Parts: sequence; C-alpha cells; structure tokens
Amino acid sequence: MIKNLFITLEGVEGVGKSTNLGFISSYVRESGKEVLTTREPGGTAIAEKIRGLLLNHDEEALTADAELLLMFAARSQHLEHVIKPALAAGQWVVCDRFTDATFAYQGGGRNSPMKKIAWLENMVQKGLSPDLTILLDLPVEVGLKRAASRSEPDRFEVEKKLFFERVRATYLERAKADKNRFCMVDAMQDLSTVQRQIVKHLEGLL
Ligand code: Z5A
Repeated sequence: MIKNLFITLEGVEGVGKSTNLGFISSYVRESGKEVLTTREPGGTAIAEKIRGLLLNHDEEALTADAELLLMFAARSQHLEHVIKPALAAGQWVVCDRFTDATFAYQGGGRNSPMKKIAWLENMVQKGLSPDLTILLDLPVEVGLKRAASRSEPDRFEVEKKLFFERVRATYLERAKADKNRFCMVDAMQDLSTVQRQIVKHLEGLL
C-alpha cells in the first residue's frame, strides 16, 4: 500500500499550474484519498500576509535577501501549520509551487547563491521534501502570453523575459538532476493531452 504523498506543481508563469492543481486533486480524491490543496507563498493566514509583501509593489524595494528569507518564513508557517499536520493525518497534499520555485526564481532569476538556498531549505524543511514534482514546461513567451490576460502584473510578473528564461533553465536543470522525484510534462500540448500525461504518472502511484 502506498502512503499518502506530497505532490508539488512547478513551472514558469502561465504554464497551467492552477488549472492542473484542481484536476490532480479531483483525480486523487476520486480514487478514495483525502486531499488537501494549497499554494506557496501562502497557505496559512500569516503566510498569505507574507505573500502580499512578496507580490505587491511597494515604494521600498525588497532586497534579494529579504525576498529569499520571506519565502522561507512563509514556508515555515505553511509546513508547520498545514502541510505536516495534513500528511500526519494521512491526507495527500497537492501544492502549487514549493522550494523548487525558490531555487528557480531566487536562485536562477535573482542570482541568490544556490548554497544559501540549500542551507535555508535544510533549516526550514529538516529533510521533508515533495514525493513527486510535476514540472509543466513551455517556452517562456508562451507562458507569459497565456498569463497576460490577467489584471495588474505583480512584483514578479514585471520582470523581463531573460529573468524567466533563467527561471526555466534552473527548473530544467533540477528536473534533469532528480529524475526520481520530477516528472516533466510538455505544457505546449492541449490541456486534455497534458492531463492525460499527468494521469499516467499518477496512475503509477495510485
Ligand atoms: N515565487 C518565488 O519567487 N519563489 C518561491 O519560492 C515561490 C513563488 C513559492 C506567485 O506565484 C509568484 O511567487 C510567482 C513566483 C513567485 N511569480 N511569478 N511569476 P503564483 O503561482 O501564484 O503565480 P504564477 O506563477 O504567476 O501562476 P500563474 O500565472 O497563475 O500561472 P499558472 O497557474 O501556471 O497558469 P494557469 O492560471 O493555470 O493558466 C494560465 C492560462 O493558460 C489560463 O487561461 C489557462 O486556461 C490556460 N492554459 C492552461 N493550460 C493550458 C494548455 N495546456 N493549453 C492552452 N492554455 C492553457
């Protein structure tokens, strides 16, 4: 019998994480499991306040270190108050972004040292990491176009294409280095094909 799993969804913006989060949760739930869906940064009252600090524009610029520390401050709240209790209660947890996003955005995008991120990861997560990470991948310009129809761009969405290219490259490197945990799905395909491929990965687990 497989234990309950911690599944994360990753990718540059507009790849379809939110769209597929609901799909994955429903699929796992229909197989008789209890599922908690959540997101980062956020997932608790305090972590959602931190999300506001991270995403909203402010007159005072956020330093790269402050951004990185706030990501892990929100993650600590989320892990202790939501993710760990849910896993301990036997629920499956499906999360829109997690620490791979910190390596990709703060490491790849902002050039914060990967060693520093890995140190914070150990400090905050104490060995807990996702069992499965679904990386939805597509060319940056396609993702940006898909996401463009929405309202005011946040602090990350105003970044230039090159920033997102570094984010994507870091995701791809991480997926290549950890094939046991990552499964990569080509998000250029139509939604039903993307979801058929996700189901293939989940079927193996369920
Ligand atoms: N961030 C960070 O820097 N460090 C961290 O550690 C963490 C996060 C955890 C908030 O993320 C920001 O925080 C994020 C990184 C940073 N900023 N950026 N950029 P977020 O997850 O809340 O926001 P997001 O990345 O901007 O997600 P998004 O733009 O909402 O994209 P999405 O959820 O991947 O896409 P979607 O909303 O599901 O789909 C976009 C559109 O495409 C929509 O109209 C869909 O109907 C359509 N779609 C989806 N799939 C398809 C396919 N296959 N074909 C055609 N159309 C499709």
